[in-house]
Amino acid sequence: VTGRARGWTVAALVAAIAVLVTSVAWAFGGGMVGGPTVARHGTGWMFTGQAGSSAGEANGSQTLPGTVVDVVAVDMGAMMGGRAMMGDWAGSSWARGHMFLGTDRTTVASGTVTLRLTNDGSVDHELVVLPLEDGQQVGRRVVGPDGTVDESTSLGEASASGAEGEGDGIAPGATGWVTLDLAPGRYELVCNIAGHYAAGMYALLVVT
Ligand SMILES: [Cu+2]
Repeated sequence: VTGRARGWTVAALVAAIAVLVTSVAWAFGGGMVGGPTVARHGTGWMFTGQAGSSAGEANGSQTLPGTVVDVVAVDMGAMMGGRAMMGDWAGSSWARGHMFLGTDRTTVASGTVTLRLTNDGSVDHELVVLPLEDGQQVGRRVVGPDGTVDESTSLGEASASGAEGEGDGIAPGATGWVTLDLAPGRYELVCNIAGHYAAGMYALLVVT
């Protein structure tokens, strides 16, 4: 390889990395106009923007009880250019491995806590609150043949569009919430729609 050829190879590599970085930045920033900004945080994802700005403030006229923890659900359908893409991406193994829940904090004081899920994805999502046992890590639950994890220990869930509590799933663009009295401990927030936990939809919440 001549020196000149090597130079071109390096230039091409640098250009490729630049494109990759730009596209990732787009996916987490500009790709979701008005939506939250998501960043890798420890073993999960954390968003740093306004959760309600893209959700239509379904509960904007209400005062939610307690400390509000904002959670955002994101999947590759939304990240790849909007809800119109879901047909192409939702069923692919690549998309299945690229869904996540982001939280606006990892710790919250015990007592009355409202968990508010904003669905910035392309398919329905939900939020189920499961206690973690000592030493149990998030993302390690056994996924059954039906694609879900055992939620028999659930303390509550947000799965209704524009409403509190249980429903048929929070639709893309909608917000749902659940208010709980949480004792100190470690909790795992999960989306237990078939396949979503395995795809990465879980987040740690520590109650102090
Ligand atoms: Cu989900």
